[in-house]
Amino acid sequence: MTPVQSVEIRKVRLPYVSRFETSFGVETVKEALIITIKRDDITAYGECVALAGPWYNEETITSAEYILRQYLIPELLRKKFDSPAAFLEATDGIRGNNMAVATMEMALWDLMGKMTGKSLSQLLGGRKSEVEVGVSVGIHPSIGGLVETVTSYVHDGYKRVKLKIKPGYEVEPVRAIREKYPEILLQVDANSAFSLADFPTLKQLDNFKLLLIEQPLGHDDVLDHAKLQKRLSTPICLDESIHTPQDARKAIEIDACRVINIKPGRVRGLQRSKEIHDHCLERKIPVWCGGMLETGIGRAFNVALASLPGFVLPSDISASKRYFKQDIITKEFELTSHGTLEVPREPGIGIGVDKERLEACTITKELFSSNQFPPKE
Ligand code: OSB
Ligand code: MG
Repeated sequence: MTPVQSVEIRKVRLPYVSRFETSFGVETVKEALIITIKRDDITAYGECVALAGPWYNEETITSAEYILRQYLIPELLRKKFDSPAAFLEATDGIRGNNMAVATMEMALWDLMGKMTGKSLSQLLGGRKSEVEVGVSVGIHPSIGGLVETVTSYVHDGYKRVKLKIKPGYEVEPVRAIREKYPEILLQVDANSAFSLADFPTLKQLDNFKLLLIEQPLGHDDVLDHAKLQKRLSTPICLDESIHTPQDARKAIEIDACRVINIKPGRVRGLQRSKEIHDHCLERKIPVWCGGMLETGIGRAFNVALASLPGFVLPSDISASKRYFKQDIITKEFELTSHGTLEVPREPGIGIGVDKERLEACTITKELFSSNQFPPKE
């Protein structure tokens, strides 16, 4: 599959159409790394989903850029790899830094798809031609404003809504949305903002027919989630706590969660995402694909992943215009009339990158070519 001739790494910046507040902070602009791999006449892409600061997990775009330049790009340019799995194995010695590794691993899946003429969905074993999606709604300064925002998303056609919550902003927003939309699929995400001492508040959320409550407790605390799950009827879904297939297996074994959110960046890429998916399917644990407010490039990978059969809950993959005035892809993702996104069928990620638009969003870029990295022996 490789060698490849070059890897380009660029930092892009796209303002969001609206601010996105979570329990850990406010995002107003997407900053991402986009990598471009060239092999003969094929161009493959990858997107690093780390945020600008280490608030969701320990990585940042700057830390990921360092790992890419220092380790991943030289490794790729110096050696031959038959598959994304082979690259994953060769870089197994890099502890953590999953989002950095995933950037390259996923670009290699795009490359493999484009080399074999298969779509990512086909390569991964996807069965669906459309995926059910929802929208993740940030914390709002007022409940009235929140209701307005949710209403406009419902009018856009979203069938599932996720509300971000934090201590002091949980029962009231959920009650307000439930009152206005008694039947909508509704879930919440705390991004680790609570502790077991908040049990009485969290217990009240059992009254609102929520699909799930996502990562209420510590990012590194699976055990307390198990204690909490025993006392809640709403299923707990883990996000931040799951970095590997082993994490998923152990969390399920101790009943710390009844649902898992798979974000390919968080778990080192698509290979591991598929392993977690397969394990969950076997154990009848529903999964869905989480999002990191990606550009259209990252979104294309998520849509392909969500086409696997175990993704039975709507994913956090919204239409391009929910995030950006203009995306960096040639055909933006649009919501269908029944609240789904279509899975691209073309080879690899199956979408074109709008080169002019990409250039316009670029802050810095650098090219690494294989002749700078002769094979070591
Ligand atoms: O916890 O799911 C999360 C965005 C940034 C960091 C963490 C999360 C999120 C989202 C966004 O909820 C979902 C999306 O991309 O639409
Ligand atoms: Mg989450």
